[in-house]
Amino acid sequence: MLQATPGSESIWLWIGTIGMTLGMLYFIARGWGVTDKEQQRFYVLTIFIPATAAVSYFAMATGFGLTEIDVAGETLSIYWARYADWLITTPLLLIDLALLAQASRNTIYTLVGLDVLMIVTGLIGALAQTPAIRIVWWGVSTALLVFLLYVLVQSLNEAASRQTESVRSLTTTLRNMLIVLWLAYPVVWILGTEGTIEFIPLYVETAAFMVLDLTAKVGFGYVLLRSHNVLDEVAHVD
Ligand code: RET
Repeated sequence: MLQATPGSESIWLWIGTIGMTLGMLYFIARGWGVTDKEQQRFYVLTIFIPATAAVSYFAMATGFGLTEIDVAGETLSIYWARYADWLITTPLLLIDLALLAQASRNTIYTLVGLDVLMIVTGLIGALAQTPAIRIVWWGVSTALLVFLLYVLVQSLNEAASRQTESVRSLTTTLRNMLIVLWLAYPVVWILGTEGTIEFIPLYVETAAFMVLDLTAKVGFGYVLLRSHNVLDEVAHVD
């Protein structure tokens, strides 16, 4: 695979690597003494989220996760390793939230299916060589995201209505965080180097994705895991 050398944006990739590693260590330390099997589920899922991202950020910072694509006579630096990270971690985030709300298996499969298609179509868009085709893939991926968020709101409302008040309120907080953060990704993509207008230069785009990734993974995980008493209630409803 064609590898390239990261430019000055690598500072953000190193910060991302360190942030994800610290997040992972923090979740491991928090979960160490947890013996309740149901609570452990949330820890297992939530620990693998920053762990996967730490690997991806390290790969990007060292140039492995970077390739160059020629688009209409211009060379774009594309960090493809992001998509490998997102392909694994975004389903884990959705499963975390769906388990909290005790959504049905079919809901989980639907959310994960839409999510995987969203990331794969985004990756194809990032690697496509014709500007118009890139935008079409972005449109497809964004439509999948909007549909995913719609299904998420509908199904969580329904599932959470069977939960206790505190589980419902934690579900709503996390759901709102997820909606706001996830909607920012297609915006950064289309305004950044991937969207070819390069309204946002690669240096700023890399910083923006790093802040979004840290908040959507470590911030989200922190809010979920800090509420032990609430996680207990999830386990004991039924
Ligand atoms: C892409 C491509 C352009 C269109 C859309 C995208 C959506 C990406 C999302 C990523 C979420 C990542 C998270 C990562 C870490 O925690 C792929 C940028 C819609 C929603 C939450």
